[in-house]
Amino acid sequence: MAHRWQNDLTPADVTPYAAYLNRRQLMAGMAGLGLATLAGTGAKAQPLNPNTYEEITTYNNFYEFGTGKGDPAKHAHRLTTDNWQIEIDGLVERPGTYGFDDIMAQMSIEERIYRFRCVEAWSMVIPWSGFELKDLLDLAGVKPEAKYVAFETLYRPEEMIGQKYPVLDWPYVEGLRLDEALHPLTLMATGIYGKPLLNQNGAPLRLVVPWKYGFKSIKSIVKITLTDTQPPTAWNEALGREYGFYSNVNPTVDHPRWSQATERRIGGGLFAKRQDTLMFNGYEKEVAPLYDGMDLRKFF
Ligand SMILES: Nc1nc2c(c(=O)[nH]1)N[C@H]1C(S)=C(S)[C@@H](COP(=O)(O)O)O[C@H]1N2
Ligand SMILES: [Mo]
Repeated sequence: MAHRWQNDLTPADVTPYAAYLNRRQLMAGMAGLGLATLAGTGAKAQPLNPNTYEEITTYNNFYEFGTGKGDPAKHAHRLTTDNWQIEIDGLVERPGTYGFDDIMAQMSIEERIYRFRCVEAWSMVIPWSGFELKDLLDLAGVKPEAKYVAFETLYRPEEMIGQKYPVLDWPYVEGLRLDEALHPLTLMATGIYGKPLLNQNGAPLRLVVPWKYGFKSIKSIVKITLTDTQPPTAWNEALGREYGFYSNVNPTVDHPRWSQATERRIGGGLFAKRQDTLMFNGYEKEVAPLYDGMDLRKFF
């Protein structure tokens, strides 16, 4: 796939999975010498190395498995993802049920190192693998009348134990404007560090929209619907005053209960300074034109 954007995080910034295991041993050794804090300082300049595999797969938000950061890693093994199907319907030429394996056979998988910024003001850098959402939508053929894309997560309370509690109005739903969905940065992720997604990260496939707050990146998708009206989204339905439809990372528009100007990089160490949050999470050059003329305070 040709992309029209320039990543400032290069493959050289990735900690290979094997090297990361060595680094952990190294850090354990340094801790023994009382030098561990050195590894957590000096992290103010961008770009940063991706987070470790362990951080990415044990510190999660996936309320279908509980609301604690460690709950998804604890409970997501119950989810069965074999013979996964994705229904694509609405304003498309070829509506129907698409098998995950069939989709994968038709996609070219690439690695994307993206910043990931949760609305709760923590962040990571994650080496995803996957394909552009546009390529999946092309399989189904978007009709000219379509203006939005709606997404839905699996609803299976027997396996997703958090769905037994009315924390959100299940199933989790999300949405994008069509031009956001077709943007070359918008990824359907199927892996991390070149390994298939673990359940806690949204196996077998989840959305990644790197310039928006993390909750837009809906996990374990079973349904995609092209619509001509703005679809409802789970967090907007739950707390509309706090979570808007757009949810673009914006350090100048605070959450009603906390500042969005800075963020805590997971794994930065006990003494790491918070770092400045970047407009559109550092993807301003690529995505700002999508919002030309829009009041980003109103459309938060
Ligand atoms: N279905 C579903 N998708 C979800 C969530 C969720 O609770 N359920 N949490 C969101 C939030 S708030 C964040 S920050 C990211 C976390 O992704 P990660 O655990 O892979 O880092 O997933 C998003 N996608
Ligand atoms: Mo989040």
